[in-house]
Amino acid sequence: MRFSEWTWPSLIFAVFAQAQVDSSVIGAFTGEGVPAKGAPGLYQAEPYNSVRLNRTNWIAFCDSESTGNECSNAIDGNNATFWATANNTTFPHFIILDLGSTQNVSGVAMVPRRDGSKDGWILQHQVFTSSDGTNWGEPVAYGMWYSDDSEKLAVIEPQPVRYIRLEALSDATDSQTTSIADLNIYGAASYHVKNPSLGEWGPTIDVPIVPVAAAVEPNNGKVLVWSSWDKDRFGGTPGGVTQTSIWDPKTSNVSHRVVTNTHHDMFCPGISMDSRGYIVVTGGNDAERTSIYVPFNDSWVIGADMTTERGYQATTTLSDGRIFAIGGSWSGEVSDSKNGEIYDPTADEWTPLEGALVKPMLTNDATGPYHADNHGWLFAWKNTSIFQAGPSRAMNWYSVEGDGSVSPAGNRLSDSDEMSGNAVMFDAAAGQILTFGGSPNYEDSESVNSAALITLGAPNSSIEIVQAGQNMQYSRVFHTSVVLPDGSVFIAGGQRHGMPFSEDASLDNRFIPERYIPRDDMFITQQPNSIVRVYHSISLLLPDATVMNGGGGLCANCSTNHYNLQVYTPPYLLMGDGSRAPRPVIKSVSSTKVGFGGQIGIVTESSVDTASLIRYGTTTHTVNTDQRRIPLDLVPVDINTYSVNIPDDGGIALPGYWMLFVLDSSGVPSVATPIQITL
Ligand SMILES: *[C@@H]1O[C@H](CO)[C@@H](O)[C@H](O)[C@H]1NC(C)=O
Ligand SMILES: *[C@@H]1O[C@H](CO)[C@@H](O)[C@H](O)[C@H]1NC(C)=O
Ligand SMILES: *[C@@H]1O[C@H](CO)[C@@H](O)[C@H](O)[C@H]1NC(C)=O
Ligand SMILES: *[C@@H]1O[C@H](CO)[C@@H](O)[C@H](O)[C@H]1NC(C)=O
Ligand SMILES: *[C@@H]1O[C@H](CO)[C@@H](O)[C@H](O)[C@H]1NC(C)=O
Ligand SMILES: *[C@@H]1O[C@H](CO)[C@@H](O)[C@H](O)[C@H]1NC(C)=O
Ligand SMILES: *[C@@H]1O[C@H](CO)[C@@H](O)[C@H](O)[C@H]1NC(C)=O
Ligand SMILES: *[C@@H]1O[C@H](CO)[C@@H](O)[C@H](O)[C@H]1NC(C)=O
Ligand SMILES: *[C@@H]1O[C@H](CO)[C@@H](O)[C@H](O)[C@H]1NC(C)=O
Ligand SMILES: *[C@@H]1O[C@H](CO)[C@@H](O)[C@H](O)[C@H]1NC(C)=O
Ligand SMILES: [Cu+2]
Repeated sequence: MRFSEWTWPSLIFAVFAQAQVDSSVIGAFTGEGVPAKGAPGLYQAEPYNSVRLNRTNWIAFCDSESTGNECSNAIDGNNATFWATANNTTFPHFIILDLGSTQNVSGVAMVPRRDGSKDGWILQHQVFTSSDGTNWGEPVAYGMWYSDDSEKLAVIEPQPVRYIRLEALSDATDSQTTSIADLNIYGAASYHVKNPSLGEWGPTIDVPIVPVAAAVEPNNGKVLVWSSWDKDRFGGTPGGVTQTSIWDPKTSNVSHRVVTNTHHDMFCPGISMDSRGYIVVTGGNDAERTSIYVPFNDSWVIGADMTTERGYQATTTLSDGRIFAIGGSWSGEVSDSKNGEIYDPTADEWTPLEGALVKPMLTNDATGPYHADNHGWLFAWKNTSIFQAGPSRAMNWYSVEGDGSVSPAGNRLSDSDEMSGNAVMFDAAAGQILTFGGSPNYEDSESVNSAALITLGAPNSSIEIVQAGQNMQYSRVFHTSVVLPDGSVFIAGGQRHGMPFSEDASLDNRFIPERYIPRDDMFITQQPNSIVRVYHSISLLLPDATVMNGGGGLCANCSTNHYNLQVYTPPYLLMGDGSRAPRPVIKSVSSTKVGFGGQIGIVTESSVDTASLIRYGTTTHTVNTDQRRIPLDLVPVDINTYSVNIPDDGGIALPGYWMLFVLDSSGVPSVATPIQITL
């Protein structure tokens, strides 16, 4: 039922909130720079620079109510009373709030009923906003809340609105009812005026866990995320358990699953997608374990244990389909000799590579090897070689032949060590890698804005390296990045001074993203967002050419847990007026499987200009060794019919799943078609 269909006299369930002493109003705006904060008992980051609005003059409308559990109970400031829908109604249930005036709404806080019953606890939900109570548009937030009685948040990009509608789509006991003990709305001091030429942020996707690790499923574009044994904490350990969630961008469904069958707490792991599209997760809290997610049947299977215990190691899939792992003193023994090992997915077997020494890639971290061998920037390259571009200032070539070996590749210009910085192979055909940001130490360390462009030649040969543009506009650490179909690199979040689990304003959390444009060798700024994304945040490119940016936290009773993801739509998908640009469409491809050096025929709906392949990404802790991009030459064959050649070298065209995009003459990309490059 639309709000406009209600008439004032028939608003049976419309209620004016009682005048009240509202203890949850936490104060007046104190201006820019107020960090997100957790209310007592609310172990998650509240909307940035926001306060809970005074509810005195609100009006609430509910779709139904039961006697004794009236709609008004949802906004009476009393957690002991609650609104409940009538028993004989069905989903969707909703509550609409009229705030009485336009506010820069930045979020919704919902306390579930606390009378011992779970009936009506909202799990699946959607949040809509409106300036007139009639036009609601697309949801500004949606997803699933964890099933417990703690306060739940839906944080949104601040926007001036007067009406909010919270819609419930499912409940904890499948009672088909909805109940709310208390509902608050956050207002921000300011909002970011839309500017389509810089891209757009939103919607927010609420997930029931703090998403610290993620992968895009190659067969269906769903996003798999996970935390640790608990939704918001790690360590202290039962072990053996991982909380996961899957978001389906196509249906907006978010689900929750606790994975126990692989006996693996997959916090702080290495992640690599293998040639079959399976997601191989190694080490972390259960430091020798391997768990493999098979997206094709949505199941987790046990892999062989690694030969060395590791956490915060890096792994990468090689040109021959095997997976190389190195480093990882965060778990197991702390040592300067967590040398390489290699996994053969076909044999399900790990083999140590004692000659692939970790020592040459250690940073000079203040904590010693514990953090010095973490989060390597590994790039699989020709002839099963691996180029290690950082985070150590020293770069190296690794070989997996025989017992393995390592040879130096020089220093990254005059850079410092750049722990928790980023490195992206944005043009694999040309061997080009962009590196940017990071800090000399893992903790309590000032970040850099240094950016370098590396060009790889033959394995073991010297590389070319130059500064990229004028470096980033902002120094950052704990930022995340993705390569876009047009070859530019989108960079989000991070902070000036790196401090795990802190979002204090003095650390200068970065809200302004940047994009590196290779053609112009320039970093340009993009539309700012309002959710802090620092330590433990993630970004991945989605098959619809938007970016998912999310997570941060996982620090138990702290105020920096972010139970959400946010979509960034790059400017290439937007018209000047903010509407969606018409997109080219891939009607068909001659084959979705192709070998090295093979050819693919592409039929499009209209003429297109360029094409690219981007490998499906996996990520945690600023590392994504799976993503890389290959620009493709489109050879016209017929009207709207083209062919492309896949590079013949598996070191460039790594085996596994790639997103095939075509772009029109304005640079607007299609939705991707998945292509498997086979061994
Ligand atoms: C909320 O607004 C009412 C009416 O304007 C006012 O009387 C009350 O003091 C306000 N409450 C707080 C906590 O500011
Ligand atoms: C509604 O359902 C609840 C439990 O689900 C039950 O306790 C209550 O009696 C029902 N009310 C009516 C009017 O049927
Ligand atoms: C629910 O049941 C009550 C009592 O039978 C009835 O009066 C009411 O109309 C029903 N409500 C709906 C929404 O069906
Ligand atoms: C209601 O519960 C929330 C979340 O646990 C808490 O922050 C708030 O103080 C409680 N409100 C009252 C009036 O006790
Ligand atoms: C909303 O934000 C704008 C600036 O972005 C500010 O001028 C305005 O006062 C804010 N509105 C409220 C009600 O705080
Ligand atoms: C959402 O996904 C879960 C897990 O795959 C599934 O069980 C559930 O039925 C889905 N819900 C909807 C509404 O599709
Ligand atoms: C899913 O597929 C994998 C790989 O083929 C297989 O090992 C596993 O048993 C399958 N799981 C289920 C539940 O079918
Ligand atoms: C590297 O790979 C190329 C192409 O597969 C091959 O021709 C060449 O012999 C290899 N070189 C070495 C040193 O293995
Ligand atoms: C690189 O050097 C190592 C160590 O000397 C050697 O084992 C390996 O074969 C070389 N790789 C290539 C592709 O030439
Ligand atoms: C964290 O909060 C939970 C729930 O409020 C409480 O049970 C637990 O003791 C707290 N843990 C710590 C370490 O403070
Ligand atoms: Cu961590």
